[in-house]
Amino acid sequence: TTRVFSAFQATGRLTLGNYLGAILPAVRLQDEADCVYAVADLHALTVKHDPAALRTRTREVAALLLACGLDRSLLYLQSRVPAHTELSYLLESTAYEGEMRRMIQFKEKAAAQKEVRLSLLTYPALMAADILLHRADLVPVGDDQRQHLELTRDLALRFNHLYGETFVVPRAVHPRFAARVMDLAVPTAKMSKSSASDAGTIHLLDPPADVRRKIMRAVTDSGTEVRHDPAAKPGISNLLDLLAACSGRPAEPSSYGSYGALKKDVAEAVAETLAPIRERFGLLCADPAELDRLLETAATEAIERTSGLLAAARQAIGLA
Ligand code: AQP
Repeated sequence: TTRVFSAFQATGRLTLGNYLGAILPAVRLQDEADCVYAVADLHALTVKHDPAALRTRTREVAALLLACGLDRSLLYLQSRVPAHTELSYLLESTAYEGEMRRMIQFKEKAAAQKEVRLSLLTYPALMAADILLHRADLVPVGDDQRQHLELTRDLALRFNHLYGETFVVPRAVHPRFAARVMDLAVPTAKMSKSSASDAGTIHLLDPPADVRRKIMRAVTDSGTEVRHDPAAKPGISNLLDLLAACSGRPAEPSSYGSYGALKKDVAEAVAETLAPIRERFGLLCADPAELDRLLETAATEAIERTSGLLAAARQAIGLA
């Protein structure tokens, strides 16, 4: 059977970008593959954080992933499975400093901070460990993770070449529509959990009125023609992509006589997509003890499932 793995950082509130780029494809893969998903709380330590907020956020992300439909997979908290950090060190010892520094996400995030944590630089090694630990064949991720996935493949191939066949070399799967959801207020930047402004970001738990307002106020260009052209019309193209992703079929730009009409349809489609998620999230929050139990069992299972691969990697690299 095909194995699937993906993880979601607990750095903030999950966005529509996270949902359409990775969560929805991950939900769909559950029908055809053996799926494992994690809340990446260790990855959330790569930037300035508040311990209490991280703890709350981690549980919220877990509940939200379940509410989105990731309830037929193994879903656990990354930090509860020490094999992630152990394998990460073996991969740091396989990777080169230069290739880590070349990562676009590192360059962008580092440029925006005065003090850059070392873990931000080594983040791709931990991400590679997450994936390789589960012998994943497929990794559903948004377009922004393309470069990290390439690095994961390079590290797996290098390790296998140097120390013998140990890892499965994984492949990224990107969604057909909306692999890169753009910020509604700045359509040339990707929508992001940690974006400074709220106006351009739709969070999965935003009340419907906020969702509609943000979409109706989305920045477009000065023309009037509705057409898919990301270079010339980034705002309109983003809205067309959102419509296609939420409705599951290509949008028809020519059927819109104005930007307003398009925005209205997008607002409806997004609100309809998010409504059942909000509802299920509410139900899950009503029983926090059940969530704890579920995560506890999942961590134990994840430890069992990954111990063989970790032992093989330790053996291959020469540890006693
Ligand atoms: N705008 C986006 N469009 C499509 N997919 C996206 N993803 C993120 N933003 C978009 C995908 O969501 C998954 C989880 O992302 P992550 O938690 O690993 O963090 P990220 O890629 O760094 O995304 P964010 O939201 O911008 O988080 P922060 O602000 O913490 O860096 C990934 O598969 C990602 O591709």
